[in-house]
Amino acid sequence: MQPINIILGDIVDLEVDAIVNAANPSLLGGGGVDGAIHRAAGPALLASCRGLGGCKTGEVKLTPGFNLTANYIAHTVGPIWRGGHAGEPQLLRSCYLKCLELATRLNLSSIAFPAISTGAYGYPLRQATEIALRTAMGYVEMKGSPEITFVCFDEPLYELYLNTSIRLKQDNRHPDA
Ligand code: AR6
Repeated sequence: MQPINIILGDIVDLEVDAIVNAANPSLLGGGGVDGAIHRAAGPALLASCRGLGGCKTGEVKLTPGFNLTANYIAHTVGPIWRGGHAGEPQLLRSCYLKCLELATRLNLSSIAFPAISTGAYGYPLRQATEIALRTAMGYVEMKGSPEITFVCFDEPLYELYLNTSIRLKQDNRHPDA
């Protein structure tokens, strides 16, 4: 079974088969991780995104990585946090799951995720982290791959990912606790 890695860093620097972009439905760029990915991949990325016809929340669209080390970029659109009763958890889970399913279909061995929806889209960090890790752990347990890396952009997020991962592993070992 492939490991799940948690690292502190910038997703554009990762040497993996695919990185995931936390995009918006236009797929035409923005701030945060989306802006960083477009800057690092170069202008050919925007040209390629123009031909994709946008992307719905919870879905994924694929482009090449252009100037990135990663071969592919999986552009997904996370939910905007509206209080938690507008299907946000299901939509966020769907982002992670559809990216992982795409990786399996393309036979990719590694994929890296940012913390989708937790910046401009305002998803509460603890809840988003739990969804990201639970979805990834469940998928790898079922399929055995790909190798998943969660890229945390700052120290508090990194610690939250590490602590949540330890807690979820303990819960799995003691399901009745
Ligand atoms: N590497 C890894 N993580 C990063 C990086 C980076 N280079 N830069 C930021 N983050 P956000 P969202 C983290 O706002 O909430 C855009 O304008 C950041 O610290 O990028 O899904 C899009 O076009 C945070 O933890 O994405 C959309 O309009 C996480 O990435 C909107 O923002 C996500 O923050 C999407 O909002």
